Amino acid sequence: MFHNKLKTQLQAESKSTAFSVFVGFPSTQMVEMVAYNGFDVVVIDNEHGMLSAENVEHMVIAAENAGATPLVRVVSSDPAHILKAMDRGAHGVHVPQVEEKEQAIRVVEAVKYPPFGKRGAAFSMRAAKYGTVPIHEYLEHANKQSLVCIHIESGKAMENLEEILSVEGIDMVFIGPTDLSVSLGFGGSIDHPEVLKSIDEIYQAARKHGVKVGIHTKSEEGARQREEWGADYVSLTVTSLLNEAFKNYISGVKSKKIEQNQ
Ligand code: 3PY
Ligand code: MG
Repeated sequence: MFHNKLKTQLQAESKSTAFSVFVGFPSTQMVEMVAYNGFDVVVIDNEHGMLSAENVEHMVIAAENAGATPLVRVVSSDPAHILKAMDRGAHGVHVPQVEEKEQAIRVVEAVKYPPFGKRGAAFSMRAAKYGTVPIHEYLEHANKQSLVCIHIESGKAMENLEEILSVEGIDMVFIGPTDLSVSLGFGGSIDHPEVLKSIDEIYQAARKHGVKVGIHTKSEEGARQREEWGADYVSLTVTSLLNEAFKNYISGVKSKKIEQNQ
């Protein structure tokens, strides 16, 4: 049964920030490259990505084999979406757009089996090794190892922040600066002072409630700043990394050519 390395890292005394990449393309190869390059976590992005259930399962397997923790960003907080991801063997879920306490409770219940939650049980699927492991052990293990990460990324969520973070069973709050900035009326300006103020508010509230803090960034510089700021977990999207690499490569090659021709 799976061991959730991210959960261990987050709970360790010697604090070290975990780093993840969101992958929304159906590519086990991309997942392996992310993991082999040293990222702790691969987020298999089923909210904005274009992935089938089969893609998700294959990408979870690829991440595990390559030594990274596979989390799935689900389509929504609907328990049916969460169940699908967990049954594929995801070590946890990123749940977008959590805005109310009751919704957060439903998320935790969807990830955890009774007595802590209401996750539907079937042992014939990948998470339970297709029924080859003792059922009681599996249930206990899955409840301990699974990770619940909820996104706070809207004005409404900010209004209910304290209530949401008081829900038992939330391991990590994840700040989605893009959605947050759009929802607050600053359309994508993730460094707008009002957006930064809300981000700091989320950080303080999470610390108060003993919840870990994750945040999305767009660059290496942004990731470094957020690590210094105290984030437990820092992510970025694979396209941000690739665009930067492509742009640097082609502009570097072209400017060399111009220099040589002068
Ligand atoms: C956001 O910035 O809104 C996110 O969800 C990051 O992926
Ligand atoms: Mg978002």
